[in-house]
Amino acid sequence: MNPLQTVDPQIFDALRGELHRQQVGLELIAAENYVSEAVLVAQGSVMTNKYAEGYPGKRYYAGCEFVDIAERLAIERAKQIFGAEHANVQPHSGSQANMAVYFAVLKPGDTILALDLAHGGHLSHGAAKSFSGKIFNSESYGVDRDTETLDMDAVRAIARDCRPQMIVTGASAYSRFIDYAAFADIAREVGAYLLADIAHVAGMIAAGLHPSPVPHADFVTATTHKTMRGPRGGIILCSKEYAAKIDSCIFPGIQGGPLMHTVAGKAVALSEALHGGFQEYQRQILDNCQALLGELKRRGYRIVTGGSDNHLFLVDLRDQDITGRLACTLLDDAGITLNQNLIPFDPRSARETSGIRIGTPAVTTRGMKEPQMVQIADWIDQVLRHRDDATLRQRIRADVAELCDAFPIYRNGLMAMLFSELPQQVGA
Ligand code: DSN
Repeated sequence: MNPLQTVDPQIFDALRGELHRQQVGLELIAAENYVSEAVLVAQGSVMTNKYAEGYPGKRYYAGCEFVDIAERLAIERAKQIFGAEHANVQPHSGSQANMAVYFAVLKPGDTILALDLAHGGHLSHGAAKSFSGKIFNSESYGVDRDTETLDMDAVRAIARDCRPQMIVTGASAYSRFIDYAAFADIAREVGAYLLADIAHVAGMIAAGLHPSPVPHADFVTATTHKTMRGPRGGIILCSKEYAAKIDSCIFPGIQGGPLMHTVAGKAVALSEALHGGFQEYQRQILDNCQALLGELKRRGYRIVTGGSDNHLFLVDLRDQDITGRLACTLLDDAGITLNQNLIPFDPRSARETSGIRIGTPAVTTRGMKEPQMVQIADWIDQVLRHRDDATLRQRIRADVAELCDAFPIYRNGLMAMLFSELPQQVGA
């Protein structure tokens, strides 16, 4: 019997349930993905036992020779992939990566200028309820009402007006390329630092399919679990000039011991990004995104900005007279998981929303391509058109599970070894 099953059958059952949920459902949450079995092995490893406060070769604990190997590899691979002079791979999350950057060069009360949360920004970019909005003075820029894209002249005007110490570029729900050079120019003009948060688009930047902010920004932060397809966590990239400040802001500034099993998992994911098919994977994410949004458009759905340059897009559901919240619930009932999302200038509240956000990184990891995207668009359309038809949703849920059965999330033995009863249940 699996030791987990013996020691804690409730958690074992929850894990098994989650694995089953992931296998039989379609994951369209733009921020999620499936790590490889190699990453799972590294993360579920004995490195979780090790304290390693400090940095490789400069630890406050003995016995760090093997975790040092993992962290050095993660650092070198991150630097190589993104062309950065310095990388810190210890942040527990993207928010903590951003926090360390702010603390490295700002003081409480300084002004941060970032994309409005309601226009696709992120909590850690100065939202009132986040540490970033409580400690710092927060100003925001939005997207243009007509194009729904960033208007760099408007950003410049706001920056001239509020004279921020830090400009943040990056988003959680923005589907277009970002002009990092223009942001850098504005930051230079007003004497601000520039932070580029590439949490969502890091994988495409790593593959050379999205412009890189590294030559332009003072600091670049990313998460490792979205399009980078690694374990949950953050990284910070910067020039040598800021290396010592950033490192001391992560430890001992805001974190204690790094999660060395996660650092090892990051190293593995970064290796996967350097080798074997990563660029093709990222290209297919983009192709799948175009196929899915193209088919929804053809069926009459309005896509915010009219399209996408990356892995995600927002659907404006106002013409369908359904809230994002209800759409999300109905689709989940049909085995299709995504999130409700505000659209720019949304007349509804964040609790209801007029939009949904759709992303293709996870379905692409499963090996799905354009024909499957067209099929998924058809299911989404049917669920939203026939919102009172619970029988239809159950039929689609079975069809979704059948499709997912042909695209398993884990192909070889690890899952079967851990969950010996699962194979019969997957797809059932
Ligand atoms: N919560 C993530 C997302 O869904 O985009 C961002 O941190």
